Amino acid sequence: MCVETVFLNGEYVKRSDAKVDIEDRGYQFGDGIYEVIRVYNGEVFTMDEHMERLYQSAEKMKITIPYELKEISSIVFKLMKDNHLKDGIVYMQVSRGISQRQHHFPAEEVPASLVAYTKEVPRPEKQMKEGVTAMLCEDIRWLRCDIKSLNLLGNLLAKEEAASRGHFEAIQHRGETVTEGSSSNAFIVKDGTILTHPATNLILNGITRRVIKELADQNGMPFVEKTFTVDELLSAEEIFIASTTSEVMPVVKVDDVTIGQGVPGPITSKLQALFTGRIKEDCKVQVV
Ligand code: DCS
Repeated sequence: MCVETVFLNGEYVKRSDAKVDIEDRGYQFGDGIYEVIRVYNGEVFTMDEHMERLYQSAEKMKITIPYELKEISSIVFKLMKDNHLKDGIVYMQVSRGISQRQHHFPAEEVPASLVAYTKEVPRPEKQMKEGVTAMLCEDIRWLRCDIKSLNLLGNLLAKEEAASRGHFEAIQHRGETVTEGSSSNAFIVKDGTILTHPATNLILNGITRRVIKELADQNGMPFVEKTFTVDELLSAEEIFIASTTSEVMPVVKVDDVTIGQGVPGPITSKLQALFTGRIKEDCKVQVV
């Protein structure tokens, strides 16, 4: 049987031996941050961007990551190698560490806890080809959605409601303004232009979102970071969501409203092809 290796506070251990202290602030308060990094063909995709965001989230939360960037990179590579990861993710989280339960930060120097592990995840090819459905819901999250915090309760409630109704994603809105999905960024195509919420405190500035913007700019596809309303979403020519694991995912129906022709639209399909091209380039995937 394959024994999976995980990283826990300075040590590589078997998954079954990785035990977290009950007074870890990540466990008690969700007081920490995380990243989900995609691996294709045994190569890490957009590693630098994920690492940069990890350190930025830490800074915003006043957490000191007790490792240098190159140490974290070598942890990622060692886990991938030991676990023979070909297509999947590396999950990494940093919590404020272990201290007696109290809301304010520990007064004494407590080292942050770092946990990392790998998981095989295939590309969601069927869904990317056919599109998925979504539901709308009010965005009830806090006002620092730019931090990739472990505390995901608002996101979880939204996703659970979507899943229980058979939808792939919940697209959230604050009043009339669409913000983002529960675990993805949201985009519409209106008059041939791709629109997405600006990277403010109200959304997570997704790495996939950034790659999509770059690809659109490089290929002369109009792309604007501008808010759009629920009505604009429902009357959009195309809708797609994007994340590390969902890539460019067409949304063909929102609640009971069919979007466009009810199939992935041409701009979404073009972005998907460009995104796949980028993966092949960066991760040396064989072109078939
Ligand atoms: N918005 C939210 C709320 C997210 O949780 C995510 C990704 C994104 C946007 C898209 O960001 P990336 O393009 O950087 O992935 N959430 C990760 C997660 O929790 N699982 O997979 C991706």
